[in-house]
Amino acid sequence: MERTLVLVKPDGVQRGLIGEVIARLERRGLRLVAAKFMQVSREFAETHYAIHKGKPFYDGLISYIISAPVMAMVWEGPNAVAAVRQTMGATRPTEAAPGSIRHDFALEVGRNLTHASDTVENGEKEVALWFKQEELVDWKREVDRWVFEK
Ligand code: D4T
Repeated sequence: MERTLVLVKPDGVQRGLIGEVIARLERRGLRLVAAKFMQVSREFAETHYAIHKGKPFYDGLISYIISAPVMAMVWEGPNAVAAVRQTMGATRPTEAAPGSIRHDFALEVGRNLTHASDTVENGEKEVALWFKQEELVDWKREVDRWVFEK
């Protein structure tokens, strides 16, 4: 089963949108695997966003992600990475599809509310970076067979 890391970033937390994000992922049919509310350290933020080091928006991105607590979660399901990216919408809110979270609640790329892993490989890496193995809950729902084909 594919897994992906989801963050409700500081703006989403401050704006009271944690529940909105969770509700949309639950309604989509995805299964929650892990969640923790936490303050990210600068060092940890630099590890998570290492790929963006040197880019013009890097410093702003680091100060944004450490500016207040985040809600970190792992969600799973068939095609979870693509499904969650679609539910979030394009990185730039003005390019996000109508009905997506970023379309419905955001205006600027530097305040785009959420993070979601962009590939299956990065999903695995990010889940391992943010969560210990014992924090990942292996469970089944009664409704799974009505949402997951296999
Ligand atoms: P995250 O990683 O936050 O889910 O965003 P995306 O996967 O959708 O987009 P990304 O990796 O290209 O960008 C990471 C992060 O940097 C911010 N950003 C990005 C920014 O502030 N200005 C920019 O020009 C870009 C491209 C937003 C998301």
